[in-house]
Amino acid sequence: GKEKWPRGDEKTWKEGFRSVNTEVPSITKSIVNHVQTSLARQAYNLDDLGAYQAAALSVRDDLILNWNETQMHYTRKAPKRAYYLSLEFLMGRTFDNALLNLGLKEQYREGITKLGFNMEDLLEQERDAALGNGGLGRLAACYLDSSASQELPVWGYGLRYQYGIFQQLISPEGQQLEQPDPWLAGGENPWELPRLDVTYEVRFYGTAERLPEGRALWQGGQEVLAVAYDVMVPGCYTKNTNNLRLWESKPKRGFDLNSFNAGDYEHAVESSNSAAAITSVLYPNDHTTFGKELRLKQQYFWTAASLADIVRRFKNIGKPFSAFPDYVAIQLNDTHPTLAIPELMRILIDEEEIPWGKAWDIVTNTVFYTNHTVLPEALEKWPVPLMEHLLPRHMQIIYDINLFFLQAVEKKFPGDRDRLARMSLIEEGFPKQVRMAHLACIGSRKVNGVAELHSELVRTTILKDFVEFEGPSKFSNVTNGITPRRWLDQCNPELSALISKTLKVDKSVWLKDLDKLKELLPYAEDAGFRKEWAAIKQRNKERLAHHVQTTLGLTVNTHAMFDVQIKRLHEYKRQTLNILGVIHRYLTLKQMTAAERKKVNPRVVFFAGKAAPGYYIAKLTIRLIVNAARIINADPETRDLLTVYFLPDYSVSLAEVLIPASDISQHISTAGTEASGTSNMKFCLNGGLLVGTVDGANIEIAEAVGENNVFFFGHLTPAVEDLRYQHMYHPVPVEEKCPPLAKVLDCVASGMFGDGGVYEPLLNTIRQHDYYLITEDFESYIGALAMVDQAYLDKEEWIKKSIRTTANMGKFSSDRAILEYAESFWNIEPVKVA
Ligand code: CR1
Repeated sequence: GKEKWPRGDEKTWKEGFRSVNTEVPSITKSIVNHVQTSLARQAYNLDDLGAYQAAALSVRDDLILNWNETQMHYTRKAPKRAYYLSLEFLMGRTFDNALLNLGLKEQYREGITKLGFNMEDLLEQERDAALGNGGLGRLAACYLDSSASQELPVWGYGLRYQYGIFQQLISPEGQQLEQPDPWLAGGENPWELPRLDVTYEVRFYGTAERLPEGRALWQGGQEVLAVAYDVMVPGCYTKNTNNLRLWESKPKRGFDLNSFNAGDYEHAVESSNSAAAITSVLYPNDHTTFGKELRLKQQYFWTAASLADIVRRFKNIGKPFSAFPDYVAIQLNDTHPTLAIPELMRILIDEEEIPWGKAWDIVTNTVFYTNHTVLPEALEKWPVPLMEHLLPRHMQIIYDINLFFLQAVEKKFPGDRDRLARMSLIEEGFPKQVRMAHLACIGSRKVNGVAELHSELVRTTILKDFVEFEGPSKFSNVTNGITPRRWLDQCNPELSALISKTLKVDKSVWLKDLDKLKELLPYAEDAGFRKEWAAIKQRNKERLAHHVQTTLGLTVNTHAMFDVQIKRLHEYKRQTLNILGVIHRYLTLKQMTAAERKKVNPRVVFFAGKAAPGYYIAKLTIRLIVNAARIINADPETRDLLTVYFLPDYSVSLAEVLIPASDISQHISTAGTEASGTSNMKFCLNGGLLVGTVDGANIEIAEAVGENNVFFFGHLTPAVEDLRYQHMYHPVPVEEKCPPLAKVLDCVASGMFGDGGVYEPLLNTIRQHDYYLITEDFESYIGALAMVDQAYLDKEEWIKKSIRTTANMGKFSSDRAILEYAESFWNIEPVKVA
C-alpha cells in the first residue's frame, strides 16, 4: 500500500522540495541567495573568496540532496556495505571535482561569468584538505571517488584533524621550515556536514577486570566524545553520493565540573584540552613509526568510534550477529586501524555476550588488511606497557588471541620454537612490543599488497611464516589505481576534451571505463592528432611556467624538456640520485665546447616534496637541491640548457599543475622498496614518459604501455640483498666503484654549492654503507637519461610514445582496483540510486 505522509500537508511539503539546479538561471539565483543570506554580503563588496564561498554553498546544496537520497536508499535496501578505515585522506580541493562529477561545470562557469567573476580565480580560493602524508592518503581519496562513481555502498572513516600536513617553507639557505596548516580557520567548510547528534563515548585507561566466560569489565579512566562530521563524496555522472565520516574529539563534558567548583580552573581546562588534542594534528611522518602515546590514542579513538557506528547501523537491520560478515566488510588501510580487531572482539564478547570462538569467526570474516610497505622502519609496533596502560582490556584480548594462535602454530609445527618467536604477536625485548602487522594478518579474511612485486615480497619476506601456516590463498594482490576524474579530466581539461572528440563519445563513457583509451592507439599514426596532442602538452608546460612565475617570480624555459620528481622526501625514493645526476649533467655541460653545447637537449628539472620534520638526511637533500639550483640556474654558460627548481609546499593541487606538464617523470626507488607508487600512473595517464627502476607499479606500467615506451635502469630486486651484504662486509670506495659519482660527491664536499661541510652526513650515507645503492645504480641511471635525450631528438616518435602511453593506462584506473576489492574481497555489489 501507499505510505502515509508522515506529518502536515503533503502537497505543501512537496512544493517546498527543490532538486539539483542544472540550469544557469537557477544556479545564479542560488549563488546570489547565498551571497545575500549565508554570507550576509552584497554585490558591491564581494571579492573572489566570497564568490567562491557562495558558489561552493550552492554546490553543497546539490550534493546534500544526492547524499541524502543515497543514504536513505542504502538504509532501505540494507545491502552489504564496505568501510574503508584510513587514518589519512588526502582529498585536495573539492569544488572543481564536485562540479565535474555533477556534470555542472560549464553551467557554473557561465553563471559565475555572468555574475562578473572568473571560474579559474574562484577555484584558486579553495584550500586543500590535506589530511594525509603521501600516497597512502591519496589512494584512500581516489578509492572514495571510485566507490561513489561505481555506485558501491562504501563509506570512509577517518579523523577530522584541525591541522593537516604542515605547510612547507624553504629558507634562503635551503632549510625546510614547517608551519601549521589551519585548513579550517577560514570559517565554515562547505564540504562537510557537522552531525553533532552522532556521537559516541570512547574510553581510555582505567582497569579491566576479568569476569566468567571470557568476558571482562572495563571501567574508569578517561572518557572522550567522538563527534561525526560527514564529507560528501559525489560519484561521477551518478546520483550516488557516498559518505566519508570524520571524527572529532571533544571533552565529554565541556569542563570537569568537580575541579571547576573546587576552584581548580586549570585542571578543569586541562582535561578538556587533552580530549580536544586527540584530533588536533595529523602526524607528519611518512613511513616511520613513533611510539607516541597520542598517536595510539588517535588510532583507538578513531577505530572505537567507527566500530560503534558500524555496529549500531548493523543492529538497525535486526539480524543476529552471526550475519555480521554478510552485511559488513572492514578494510584496514595499513596497520593503523588494526585495533579494530581487538575492539570488535571486545564489543562482541563483553557487550554482546558472544562466546570467544564465534566472535573470532565473525571478526576474521569481516576484516581485510592491506599492507603498503615492507620497509622495516614503517612496520608498526606498540610497547606492551603503553598498550596495557592506555587500553587494558585490549591488551588482555591481544594476549588471548596470541595464546590460541600460538597453540595452533605449535600444533602444525611441533617444537619449532624459533617459528613461534618469529610469529608471536608479542616481540620479546625491553620493552616487549605488540606487532601490529601480525595482528592485522591473523585477524583478517584476506591480506593484500598494492602491486604484483610488492605482494610477492609480502608473501616471501615479512609474512612468509604466515603464508606457510595459513596457506597461500589468503594472500593476494590488488594493484593500486588512480581516479581518472581528478587525474585527467580535472587536471588536464584540454587533453580530456581531445580524447572525447577523438573517440567521439561523451567523456562520462571513457572516464568510467578507462580501457576505452586503447581506441586512441591508431591515432598515434595521425600527424594532425599528434600536433594537437603536442600542443596541449606545450600549453600545460606554459601553465606550469605561469604558476612558477606568479608564485616564485622565476621564469621557466618552456622550450626545454620538463623532468619532474614529486613525492615525499625519503632516502629510499632517492631524490639524492636525481640531484647528483643533475650535478653530473652540469659538470658535463661545463666541460663542453660551445659547439658541443648546441647539440644538447635543454632540460628543466622540477622537484617538490616534504620531508618529515625530524628526518635530518631528507632535509639535507632538500638543502642540496635548493643550493645546487641556485648555482646552476645562475650560470650564464649553461642556464639555457639546464635549470633546476624546488617548488615549495607540494600538495594535491600543485600536483594537478605539475603532472600534465611533464615530458618525463622519475620513479627511481631502490628495487624492492617502493610498494607501488601512484604518481607514476598519473604522469603516464597524462602522456608523460617514465624514467624508473624495476620496482612497484613501474613494472606493471611497463607491461601495459610497452617497455620501449619507458626508460628502465638499475639493479633488480633479487640483487639488492647481496649488494647490501657486499657493501656491509666488503666495502669498495666510491672512487673505485663509480668514478663519475665520486667526482660529483667531491664537488659537493668542496663547497661548490655552499659550505661543503654541511652536506657531509648526506654524502657519508653514500660513501659508507650506501644502503639505498646509489653507487650501484648511478651509471645506469645516467645511461637511462642519455637514452631519454636520444629519444627526444625524434620529436614525432616521442609524441607517439606519449600517445601510446596514455592509451594503454586503462588498467590503472582506481575503478578497476576498487571493483577488485568489491568483488574478490568484500563481496559487495553496486546499489544504484535511481
Ligand atoms: C607506498 O610507499 C604506495 C602507497 C599506496 C605507500 C607507496 O608505494 O603507492 O603506500 N606506503 O599504496 C605507505 O605509506 C605506510 O606505507
